[in-house]
Amino acid sequence: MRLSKSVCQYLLPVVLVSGLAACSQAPQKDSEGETVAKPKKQQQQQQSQSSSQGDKQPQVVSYGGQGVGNYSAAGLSGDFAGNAQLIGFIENLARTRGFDRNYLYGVFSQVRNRDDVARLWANASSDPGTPKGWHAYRDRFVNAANVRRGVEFWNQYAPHLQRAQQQYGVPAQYIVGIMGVETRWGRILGKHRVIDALATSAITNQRRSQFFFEELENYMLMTRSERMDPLAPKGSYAGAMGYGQFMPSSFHAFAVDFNGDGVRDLWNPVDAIGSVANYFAKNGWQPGGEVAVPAQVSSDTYANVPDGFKVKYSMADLHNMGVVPKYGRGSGGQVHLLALSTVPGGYKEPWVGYKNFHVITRYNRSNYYAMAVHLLADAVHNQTK
Ligand SMILES: [Ca+2]
Repeated sequence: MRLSKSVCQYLLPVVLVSGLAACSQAPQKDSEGETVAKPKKQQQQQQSQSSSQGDKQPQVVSYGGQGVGNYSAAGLSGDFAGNAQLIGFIENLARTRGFDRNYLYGVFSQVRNRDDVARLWANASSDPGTPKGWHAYRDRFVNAANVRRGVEFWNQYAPHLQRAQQQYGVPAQYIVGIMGVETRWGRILGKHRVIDALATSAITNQRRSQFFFEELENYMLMTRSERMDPLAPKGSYAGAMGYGQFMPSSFHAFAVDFNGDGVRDLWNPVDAIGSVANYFAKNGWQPGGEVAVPAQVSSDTYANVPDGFKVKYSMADLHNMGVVPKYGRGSGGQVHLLALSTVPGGYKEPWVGYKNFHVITRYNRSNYYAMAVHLLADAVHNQTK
């Protein structure tokens, strides 16, 4: 996930929409011409990186349980020396959360003001998006190389994926699909120190300052509880972390210790598997439920009515529009009509999306995103049967 909902909500006014649990992606226009939320500049980074990284192997990093580091200073020095906002944040953290004040000053005296992070946000905010249509988006994620990598990940972590599926009711392929779209299964975990990204965002981006200071507080709480050196972890420019790109607030809401070593480490693939499953479960995943099914249409009405995860119809509504799922039993509840523009202004691919499709959009509020996760999950699953 990516930025969490709240992040996305902050972004909305900016450019648009989405939010996530983890916000790994940069603002980008989605099919409807609506910008996909989350801090999504990273998406573009990921896409360009993915094509250039070839068969780069997943990163193996571990931050949890290593100790919080020996830092101490009497006051704030470094890039943010004298910054009243940061000093106020530190004093508040010491007063309300029981941190040692000198430890915090020691840590934050080494935090860097990252021009590149500020620049990425600036670009993300001003980029109107360059929607190329659903097929172009889909093909960046759902392709032979990614299916192969997804199968490798599945085979390597099969027992853990099966355990997560049993415990949370979320099919293994969707856990695999999320991690593929987010980080190519650990190949693209982000190059920014998380604390630098969050502090720079909080201090230099006044519109989202409160959000990022809250994330920074959540991050410090995470490093303390999981015994991590706060200056060590790396993530996206938005501060999204690990295989599933959780923001710190999502860590607190959804992360689990799934390998039983006593710490919740989002960079550990097994902990991340359990945490992504828990995220879906807590957001209402329906065990055994469909995600999305291609639709048979008898007229073009579907292409001219509101669609997407924000709009709900009954199956009867869809029938009246000449839209019928090609397989499956449909749903007694409300569903989503998806009309994905294959190319800008071109044919719209009709789908029926169910409750679980909507659950995937809780991770990243984008129809394209959720459908890419669904198709990548399905493609990997078909190769592991
Ligand atoms: Ca663990």
